[in-house]
Amino acid sequence: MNKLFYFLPLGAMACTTCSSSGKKISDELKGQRPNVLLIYADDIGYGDLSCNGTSSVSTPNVDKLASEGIRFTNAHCAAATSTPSRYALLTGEYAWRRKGTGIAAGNAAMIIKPDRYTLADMFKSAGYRTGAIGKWHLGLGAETGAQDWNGVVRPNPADIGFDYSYIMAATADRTPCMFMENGKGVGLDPNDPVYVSYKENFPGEPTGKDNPELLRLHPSHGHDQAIVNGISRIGYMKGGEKARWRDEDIADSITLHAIRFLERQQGATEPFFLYLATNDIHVPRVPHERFVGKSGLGARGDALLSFDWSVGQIMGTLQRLGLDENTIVILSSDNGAVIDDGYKDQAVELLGDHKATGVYRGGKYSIFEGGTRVPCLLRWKGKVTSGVSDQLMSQVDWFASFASMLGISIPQEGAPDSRNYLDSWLSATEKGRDFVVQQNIQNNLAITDGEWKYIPAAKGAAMNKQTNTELGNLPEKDQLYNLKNDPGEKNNVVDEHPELVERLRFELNKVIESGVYYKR
Ligand code: NG6
Ligand code: CA
Repeated sequence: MNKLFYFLPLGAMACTTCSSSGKKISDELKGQRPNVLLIYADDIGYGDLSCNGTSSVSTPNVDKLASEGIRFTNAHCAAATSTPSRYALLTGEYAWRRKGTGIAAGNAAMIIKPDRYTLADMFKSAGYRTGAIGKWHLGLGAETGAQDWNGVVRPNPADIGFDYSYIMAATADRTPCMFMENGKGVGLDPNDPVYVSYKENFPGEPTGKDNPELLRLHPSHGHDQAIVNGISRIGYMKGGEKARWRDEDIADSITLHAIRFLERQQGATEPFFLYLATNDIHVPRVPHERFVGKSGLGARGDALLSFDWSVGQIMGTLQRLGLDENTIVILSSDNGAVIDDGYKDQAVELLGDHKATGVYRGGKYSIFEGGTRVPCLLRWKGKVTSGVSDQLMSQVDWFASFASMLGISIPQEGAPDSRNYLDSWLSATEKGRDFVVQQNIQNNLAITDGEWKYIPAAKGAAMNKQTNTELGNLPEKDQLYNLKNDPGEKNNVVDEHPELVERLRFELNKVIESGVYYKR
C-alpha cells in the first residue's frame, strides 16, 4: 500500500455535505451567541434511555429532548471513567497525555491547573456567564490531602473559568460528603469543623468495615470506610455534621441550584454556559423516596427516573424563562454503564433483560464500545433540524466546535486534541470525525475509523471481576472488529486484514506521537 495514503484519514477524502441551501449551518449561524447548557450524566449507558431503544425503563423527558434535536448513535466520551472524560471535555486534551488524570480521590489536588485554557475560559472570553453545578471529580486545592475543607479551597472551578460553582468535590461515594459553593463547604458549622483523610481513620469514627451493623446500604466491594447517612464511602471524614448531604436530596439540590443559575439569567445581557453534571446514576444509588421502587429495576433504574426528572425540571425552566429557543442543550454521559459498582443495591438482581450498554460489549472501565459509546443528544430549538446522526463523534471536540461558533481562536497551547466539528454537531446530515480514540481504565487505547475498530495488544486484566465488566485488554494479540457487521465486538478479524491493521496502527500512532502518551 502506498505510504502516502496513510497520511489521509479516510474521512478527509470524502467531501462534507452541505445543507439544502448549499450553505453550511455554521455559516448560517455566524455571529450568534446562544446559551449552552451541557447536561453531563454519570455512568448512564447507551442502552439506558428509552430514546435509544430500551423498553425496560422510561425516560420521557430525555426522549422529548431527543425528538426535538439530534440523537447521536456513535458519540464517544474520551475515556471509560469519569475523571479522564471530564478532563478531556474541559481541556480539549486527551487525558492519557497527562499523568494524574485517572479516577481522582476525594482529596486530590485540582487536576486542571489554573494556567490551563479551559472550555469555561473559552466561553468567558466570548463574554459568557459560566457555571459548574453537580459532580466535579477533578480535584480541588493546590495539594493533595492538604486542603482545609473549612475555608475557601483554592484553586477551585473559579480558577479555571467558572464564575459560579456548586459542586460535589468528587463523587457521592467519596468523602467529603458535602456540597461546595464557590470553593466553600455549604452549611458548615464553624463549631463543628470537617476533616478528611484518605490515609487513616479518625479515632472513634465508625467505618463500614468495622461497623457493618450501622449500615443501611452495604458495599459489595470497596466503599467500607467513613459512614455517612448509614452508607459507607471511600475515604474517611469527621465532623461537619450539618453540612453532610442526605443522599436522597442530591438530585434535588443539584437541580435546584441549576434552576437558580438559570433564573439569574433573566435580564442578563450576556449568554450563559452551564456545565450541569448530575450525580445520577453513580453509586451509591439512593434516589429520592418519590422514585423508590418506581422503575422495577431497583435503585439503578430508580436513579434513571430521578435523572429524567431533573432533565424535565431543567427543560421546563428554560421554557418558563423564555430561554428555550436561544439555548443549545446537550445531554451526554461521562462513561458507559456499570451494574454493580460497589454497593449491594439490587441492581444486578433486578436487572432482568435490560441491556444498559445496548448491543455494545463491555461497559464502564472498558475499551470495548460499552465503555465510551454513550448517549448523546443536542437540541437547538428553531435552529437545528431534528434527526438521528450515526456519525462518529467525540466529546473532546465540543471545545473547538464551540470556539469556532463564537469566533474565538484558541491559544496555541490550548485544546490540542479538540477539532472543529460544529457542522456535524448541528446537522445530522454532516459527516463526523474520521476517527475517535478510546481510552480504558488502564489507559490502553483503541482507534475507531469508520466501521473498523482496532485495539492494539496491551497489558491489563481481561475482566474487572468486581463489576463483572470485560475490559477488552488482550496482552498477546491485537484486536480488530467490524462495528458495522459486528457491533458487539465478538469476532476478532485481525488475522484477516493485515493491511488495514497496519493503517489503523499507523493512524493511532500518529495521534499518540503528536503529544505525550502517559501509560498507566
Ligand atoms: C472506583 C470505585 C467505583 C467508582 C469509580 C469511579 C471502588 C471499588 N470502586 O474505584 O465505585 O467510584 O471508582 O467512578 O472503589 S467514576 O464514574 O467517577 O469514574
Ligand atoms: Ca462516571
